[in-house]
Amino acid sequence: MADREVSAERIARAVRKKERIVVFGDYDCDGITATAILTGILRALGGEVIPLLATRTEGSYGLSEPALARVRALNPSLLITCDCGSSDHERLRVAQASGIDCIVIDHHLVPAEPLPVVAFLNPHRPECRFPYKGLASCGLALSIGAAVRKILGSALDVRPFLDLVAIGTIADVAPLDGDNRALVRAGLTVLQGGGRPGLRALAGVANLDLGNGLNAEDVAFRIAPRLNAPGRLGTPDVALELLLAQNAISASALAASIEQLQIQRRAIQEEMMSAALAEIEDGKYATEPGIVLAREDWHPGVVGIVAGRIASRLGKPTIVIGLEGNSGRGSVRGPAGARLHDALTRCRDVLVGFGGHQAAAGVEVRAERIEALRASWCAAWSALGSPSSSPEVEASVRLDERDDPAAVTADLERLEPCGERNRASSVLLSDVTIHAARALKGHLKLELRMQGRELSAFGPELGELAPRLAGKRAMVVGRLRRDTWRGGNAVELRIERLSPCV
Ligand SMILES: [Mn+2]
Repeated sequence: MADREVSAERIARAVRKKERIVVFGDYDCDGITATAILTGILRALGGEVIPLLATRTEGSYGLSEPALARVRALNPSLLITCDCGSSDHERLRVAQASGIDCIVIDHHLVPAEPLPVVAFLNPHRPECRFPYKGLASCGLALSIGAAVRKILGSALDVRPFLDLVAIGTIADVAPLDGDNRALVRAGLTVLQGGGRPGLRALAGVANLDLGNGLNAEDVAFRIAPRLNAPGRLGTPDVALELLLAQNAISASALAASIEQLQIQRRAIQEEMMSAALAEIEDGKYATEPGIVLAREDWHPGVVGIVAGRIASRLGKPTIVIGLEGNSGRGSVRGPAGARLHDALTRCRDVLVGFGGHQAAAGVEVRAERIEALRASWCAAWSALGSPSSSPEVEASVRLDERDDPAAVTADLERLEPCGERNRASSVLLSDVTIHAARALKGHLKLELRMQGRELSAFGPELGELAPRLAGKRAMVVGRLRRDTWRGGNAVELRIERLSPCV
């Protein structure tokens, strides 16, 4: 890996000489876990490390002006940025000029202009010969930590840090193939072992059983959102403190405050979601190919989640903007397959700026240009063609009535961890009897009868179908999962598609 040796040598020297090292990470899960990994490993090796994280309130992500000021106030001789830095030439130049050696660990787009730093770790550098390109920053951080350990001749076991690699990699939606698959698989085992007080406490407040078949989906939907919540609402520091907590007492206090922020984040999100849906439901978007929603005081840390939910619910590319006075910052999300960056390029005249990629992006726009953006956004999608609104649900396994669902689930578990580039398999029951059906808080609960066996099924937000289903036969596509509530061999089918056979 290009610059791996150079960076490890420089860090090892700093550890040996007890230089002050600042590890600076981005505010999302990948940045936080990478920071926790390097801080943890370098401290264990005897280094003097101060971890810092970017905050959204400082304006932009990465090493912004105010962030650099925080770094410089600590007077370090070495700065390591994690999951950011690739586009921070100016601030890195200032840092280097003021006597701080800088090392950038990142996996984002490699800039055309070389970075003014001691070392730049990024597998996407054209000259980097490291064969696997999918590592997230947390994976890179572990690799550097291991290289430093080797130079220092230490016997430190870095495997206990794999839980953090698993979380950062899954949360960053990095591909779960190649090296990442091995890292995440091993990391989930470490996570299940519950050795890290902070994650044990977090699992406690999230009602998550670490030991019982915890998988990548649980990390993506139960753990990562909680670690991201503090950064969305203010500063992410409490999430980092949690990951670095040394004992159960401080960990449980930190986990409790994270849970409060998570509840708060959810409430903000629900409020935004209902305001957004009310605006959509008045009908004006019915015939438009794209959606642009903007409101005063919509929270900048939550607009991305809301845009994502609207885009998938309505199948239309969506921009959700929080206005503050005359300036607006928004998130752009689309249904699967939407080429957001291409569409934004067509809107560039009405935007102050935009960034991101085809699957997720951000925009900056002035309040008086919102209407113009709406027109331009819809025109762009008329020109590009709307992305298909109903992503095909495909079953890769046909479940026979004679199959034992518990045995099939155990077989499918061998394919874990599933996620990006290794999608979990859906199973098809082409003609199954619905023995019982009921609605539960808007969701659908079914008891399916197979030959001599019952299989429970759960259909999120499908509750309204319940009265029409009991006693019928149906085609069901869904995902099998161990039912951790009922334990033992119990499994549950999470319904993705259901159509009654007439
Ligand atoms: Mn990342």
